[in-house]
Amino acid sequence: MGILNVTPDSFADGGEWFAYDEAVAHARVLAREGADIVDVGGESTRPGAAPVPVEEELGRVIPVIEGLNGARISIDTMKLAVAQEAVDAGATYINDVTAFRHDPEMAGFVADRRCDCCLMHMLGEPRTMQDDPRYDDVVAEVESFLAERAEVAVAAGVPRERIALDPGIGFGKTLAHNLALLRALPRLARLGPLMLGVSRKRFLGTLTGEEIAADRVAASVAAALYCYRGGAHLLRVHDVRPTADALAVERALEGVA
Ligand code: HH2
Repeated sequence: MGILNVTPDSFADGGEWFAYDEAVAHARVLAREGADIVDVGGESTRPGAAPVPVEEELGRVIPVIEGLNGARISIDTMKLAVAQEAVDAGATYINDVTAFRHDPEMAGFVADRRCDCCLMHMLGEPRTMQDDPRYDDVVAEVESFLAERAEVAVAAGVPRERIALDPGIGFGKTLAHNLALLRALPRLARLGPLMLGVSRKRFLGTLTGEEIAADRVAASVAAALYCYRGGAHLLRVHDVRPTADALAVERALEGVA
């Protein structure tokens, strides 16, 4: 899954693809480089980010989705109104970082429109989530949250095979929490298909000393490979080509490609 942030303020690429032409061109590059799905987002969820009004979010993402006919599109939103218009415009995948908690009717909508979806764990909300997050047992708590949210989706009529689960790396988590979750991927994968978003994230900067998000490509690829080996089904990445190249080598060495 290639990331297309149509925002002025995303942590890794804010403003880069904010203009319509650049956004559409970048999405085509992501698809050409090997992304099966392009994840279009119009609201940053980086730590400290402020919510974006629905009309503003619609104005950012809908023209871009309409301009991408042909590509498989995911909409990264927590708002039902945005998901509805995005699906009308051609999106078939709903990536909701609140796991249908922000807009509970999202579950029925995803079922009715036969979309695929990703349900992610987040502690708190983006504005405050990195203010001293605490867990007794981060792996057990994220695991039971994801299991519960999957049941909510299934109860609303979403077929289980259409649901990916995501531990939400960096969403209300310290470095130790992120590492514990990544080490526990084989355990979490027993819940169902996993999506992982580690690309260019802060914890990689902490581990490597790379302060600038765009300088975290090598670290991101290393983390993506670790996720793949841990059982991740979908990798949400900014740098499709380096990730696809690394996966091609990994799979050849494993004898699966
Ligand atoms: N991370 C971000 C946004 N959406 N969705 C899922 N399922 N998993 C993630 O880990 C995830 C996500 C944050 O990354 P990015 O889109 O690059 O930045 P921003 O939220 O600042 O736009």
